[in-house]
Amino acid sequence: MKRACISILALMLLVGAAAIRIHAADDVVLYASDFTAAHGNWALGPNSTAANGQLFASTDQGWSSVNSALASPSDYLEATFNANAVTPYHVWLRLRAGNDSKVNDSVWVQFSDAVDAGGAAVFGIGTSSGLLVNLQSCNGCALSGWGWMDGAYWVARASTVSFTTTGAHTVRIQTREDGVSIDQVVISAATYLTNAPGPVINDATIVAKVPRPHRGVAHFRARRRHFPVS
Ligand SMILES: [Ca+2]
Repeated sequence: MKRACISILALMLLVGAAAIRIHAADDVVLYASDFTAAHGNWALGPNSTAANGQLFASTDQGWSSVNSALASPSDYLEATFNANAVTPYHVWLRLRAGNDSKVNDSVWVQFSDAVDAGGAAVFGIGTSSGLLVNLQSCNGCALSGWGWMDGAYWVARASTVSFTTTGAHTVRIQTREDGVSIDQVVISAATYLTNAPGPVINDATIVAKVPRPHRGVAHFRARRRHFPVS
């Protein structure tokens, strides 16, 4: 408990003006630095508005793969995470579009072993199936800075995925439209199963890596905290 408090306080100091959100132990929180495999047009770099001060950015070179994910992409990130079997998870990404442009605002998300509610494999690495995450939230909606998104406004789909085994899984994020940046992925079975961690534009939400303590501990309940700009 003491170590958790110290870690949360350290994160607060790091992110300054950001709104810190706490999550439950069943939620997965990945920062840019957790993506240990980066290929092609993706670069890890410092950014004062990003979680733990780092983001992965792709350079806008006018490249896209808008119709489908690629089975063998050149430009992608990968991270591993632990998740429980037969548990619905809602996948949220915090993205930022280069120049707040809709041609720089989307990725495909794939998994090593995700399944839908019926147990059928979905969004598999090595296939052309992917979860399309597009930051612009409607046709004509403005893009502005960071925002949380879980899909694309023109694609109807289930809001969750599950995994057939408990343990380690891999998430791959591949470019759909270059020029996009990413700093957080939240794969939530609890706190963000329904609602996003933050807004879709002008977001300053950092989801803490340290899970919420057990009930009865009053200090760090799952609620939004604001810290003044110094
Ligand atoms: Ca682009």
